[in-house]
Amino acid sequence: MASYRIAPSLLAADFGHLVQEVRAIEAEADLLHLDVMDGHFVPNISFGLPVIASLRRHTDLPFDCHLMTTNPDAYLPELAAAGVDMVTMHIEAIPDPTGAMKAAAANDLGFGLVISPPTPFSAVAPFMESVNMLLVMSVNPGFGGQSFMPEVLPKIEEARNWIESNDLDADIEIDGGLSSDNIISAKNAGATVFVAGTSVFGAPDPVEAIRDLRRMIEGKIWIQE
Ligand code: S6P
Ligand code: MG
Repeated sequence: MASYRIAPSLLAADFGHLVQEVRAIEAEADLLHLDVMDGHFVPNISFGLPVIASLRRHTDLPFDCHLMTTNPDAYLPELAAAGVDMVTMHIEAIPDPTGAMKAAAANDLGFGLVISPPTPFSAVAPFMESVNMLLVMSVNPGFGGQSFMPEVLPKIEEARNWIESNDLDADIEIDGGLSSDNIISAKNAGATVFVAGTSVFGAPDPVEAIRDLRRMIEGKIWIQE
């Protein structure tokens, strides 16, 4: 069976109790998804280096840092020093990511590219052999709590076919509006890493919410579509 990972998104956590929120889910989560927004690439500001560095002291979860910033390659050494494990950058922000990929590698950071809903897979296809992950956004970036856009699923299928036909091993991550209502469609399209913000941290029991998502991905819950 393919290896699937669930990445709760901190954006939906209670920022007044971040350590408790992360500790509550860390045994069930595979990654912690960190959305860095600069108020320029997207019309919102979230959190940055000091918050990430502080959290690093309280959890061993790998940090998956989604950079929604205009110059996503500007702070790679600082992100590495803050304890980030991998970064993902929007191709819309950095159309030629070649230098950024090298800089990420020099800083021991995993590297992924992101495509927003209007961006075709062809924008990242030339770089797929050099990335660890492709993140396909299933909402327009900027805000948590939006509705899942099923129209991005064919792009995931296209990326999965590309990865397999070129014998690559990049993960496909999906982010935005994921819940028990749509996670199976994302898995069936070819996603292997599932970001979930509101459906985890907004749930009455976030641990149980992750377990439910995992049971669905692993085919242990049958639901009527
Ligand atoms: C996009 C958004 C995502 C986050 C988000 C997902 O605007 O910021 O990149 O990862 O936390 O949250 P939700 O509530 O859609 O699962
Ligand atoms: Mg994100």
